[in-house]
Amino acid sequence: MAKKPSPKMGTEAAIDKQLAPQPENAKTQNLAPHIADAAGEQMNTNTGLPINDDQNSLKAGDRGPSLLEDFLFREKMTHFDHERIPERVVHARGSGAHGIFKLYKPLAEYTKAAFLNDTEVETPVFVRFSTVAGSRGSTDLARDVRGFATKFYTTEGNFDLVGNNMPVFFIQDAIKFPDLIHAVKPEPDNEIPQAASAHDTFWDFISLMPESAHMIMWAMSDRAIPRSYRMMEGFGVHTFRLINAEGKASFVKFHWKPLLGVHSVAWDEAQNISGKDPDFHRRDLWDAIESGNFPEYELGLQIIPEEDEFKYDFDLLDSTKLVPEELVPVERVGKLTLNRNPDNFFAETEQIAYHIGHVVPGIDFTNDPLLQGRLFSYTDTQLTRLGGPNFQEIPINRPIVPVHNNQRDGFMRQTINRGKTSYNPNSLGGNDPQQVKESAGGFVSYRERIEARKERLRNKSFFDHFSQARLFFNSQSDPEKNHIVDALTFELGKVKTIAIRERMLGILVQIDKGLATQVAYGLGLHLPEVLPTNQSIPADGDPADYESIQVEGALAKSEALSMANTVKDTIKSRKIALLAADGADATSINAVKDALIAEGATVEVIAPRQGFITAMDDTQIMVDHSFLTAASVLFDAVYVAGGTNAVATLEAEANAVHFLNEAFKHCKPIAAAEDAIQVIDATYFSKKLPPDFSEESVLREGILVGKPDKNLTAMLIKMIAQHRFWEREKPRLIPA
Ligand code: HDE
Repeated sequence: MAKKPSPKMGTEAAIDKQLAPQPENAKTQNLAPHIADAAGEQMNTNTGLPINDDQNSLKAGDRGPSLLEDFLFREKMTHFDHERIPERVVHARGSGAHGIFKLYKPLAEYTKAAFLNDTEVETPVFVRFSTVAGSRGSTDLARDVRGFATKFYTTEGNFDLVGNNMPVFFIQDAIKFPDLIHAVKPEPDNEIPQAASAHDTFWDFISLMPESAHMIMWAMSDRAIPRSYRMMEGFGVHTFRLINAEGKASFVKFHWKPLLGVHSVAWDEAQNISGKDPDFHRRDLWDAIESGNFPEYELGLQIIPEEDEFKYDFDLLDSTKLVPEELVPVERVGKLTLNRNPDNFFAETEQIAYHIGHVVPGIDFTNDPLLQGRLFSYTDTQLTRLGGPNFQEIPINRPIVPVHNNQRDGFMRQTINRGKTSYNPNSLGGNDPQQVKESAGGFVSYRERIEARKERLRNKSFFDHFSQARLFFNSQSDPEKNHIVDALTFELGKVKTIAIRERMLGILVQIDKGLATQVAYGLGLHLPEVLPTNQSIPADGDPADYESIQVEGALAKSEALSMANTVKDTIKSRKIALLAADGADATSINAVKDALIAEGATVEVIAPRQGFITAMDDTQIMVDHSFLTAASVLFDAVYVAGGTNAVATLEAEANAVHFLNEAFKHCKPIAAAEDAIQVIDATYFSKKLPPDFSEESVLREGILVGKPDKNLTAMLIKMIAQHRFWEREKPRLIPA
């Protein structure tokens, strides 16, 4: 194995490496031979020739034309000309991280997968988070589904769990995927809008596809604008199979549960962040890992015995349905920790190739028609994206076990296969590589009995399009419901074709009349009298045969579906803005700062200008940002420091007052030292201060003014852990 490059002390690279220790595991060892570090090295060409002049091309005379002979120039420019590869057709915008997965308890009862049986093993993983619709350079904060793809480098080969942050999908059958994506991508004539579903073609398609109703509720909810990749759930979406050593199968739904809880931003905030810091989620993930705040998620399983396949009022093979946690609890079986940033974005995050078909013995598929189609698409797409069939040899894609088979040649082949035989059976090579018996770990597909006619049909059990959409809506808290109304009104308000808006109202009515009425009001339309008929039917289909069915007695509410019920007991890795100016009270600043940092939060001082501020006691406090480079939307909470002169400056500083107003509008916790009350008085929300600063009113309103002592910091910590004070929006007095 190649020696691990050791950066020279004192170089920037060395400092980086000291900040981010590299955890050792089978995958880091597997990547090591491919890592290059130029620290302290000489420059040479791709053939190893030392380069003397990288500044001037070879010319005929010092003012003459460049010479074709200049192979140094040609090599450099040719490589540059070919640096780009096609972006992913979906999920183009993404960010990745390395980590490990550790199991809590062996799952032999359900699966023989080695990494789900050994609690001692730390399985290396690479996770890539993504948005779906936007291109590679688009904003992280688009209203969109988020991808949550995990590659487990197990001792039995790679297992890819290629999921999303929503547990259902828009369509039931993979054959509709190109239509869905064509509809949501920028419109083909003018390539507008980028990374947004708020346009005619998307809603045209959705309004004609009643099966998308449930997913639309999720996509219009705050789940589509996460606060952080570290604060969102992940779902395998489809029902998969686990198989144990006796060959017994169970159905399974995969979940990722973030230990920091599930949190989102406000829509207006998301739009602002898209301008102020379009890399917000990428930066957040990177910074969290660099600072040792490793993102953590628990792997959850909903296990359904095979005998229960037909027990539910929805079909387990229908990806527009979830299995409510009330019916099948999620068992947490292990923990994923993301603990290392990639060394190189392109080599790792861009070139990683996930495929839902990368499974290990003990994990298998079901006949979900969406899953089945995906099994084709993922390898197929890599052939174009990564330029040929050898993409599995790219370091980030290689398994940690050696690969031996008879696949050969093709563009960019890396492996030098010895021997004469590349076929099986063979006698010249001793019939190697050998097939593996099932008992020794060879993969055998689940022996499902199938007796059927070839048909382009969907079972009637897939036809209840609205019950779970309603379940989702009913399970939301009032602020969450309001956000769905607002999101739909916004999105449909951007649709130019009135008939599409009306048809969507016809879909919404079938989910919830109150919801539809509010959206109709916002659009200035009436609810339609005639409901739209399902038009996603075959040419010879009779619409009557494709009517949505309504199941009786469907579950009315599920607590797990509302983010209001998520974890709210930590401020770990939250970002708090501390507003200050010359003359600030250093003692109280330090006390508040230290208390928040002790709880794992980050505090950044924001002042009228960068550099240092001189505090009341003449000490110097370092400024992290001026109001020009910071914005409230990039923080979770704000604290205004005291000190007579500082307060007078901040009160007169329009940017400081705006900062507070915006934080209020986005329902964030706001606190101030008691002598900074005049800064709060300068805001438009000063009239809405809580009647008193008792714990009850503070935790209701999210605003606190008080002596900067232990009580204040203790309360501020509780406020930040609450995340947002959505109740503030109730009177609908907050300007958009
Ligand atoms: Fe994907 N999807 N998808 N998808 N998907 C891709 O594969 C596809 C679906 C998901 O970070 C592509 O390598 C079809 C559901 C993620 O690299 C492509 C269908 C879910 C990622 C593709 C679906 C996903 C992809 C594009 C309908 C959640 C990003 C680039 C049958 C369970 C992975 C690539 C990464 C990427 C096809 C539906 C998740 C074209 C045909 C449902 C997280 O192969």
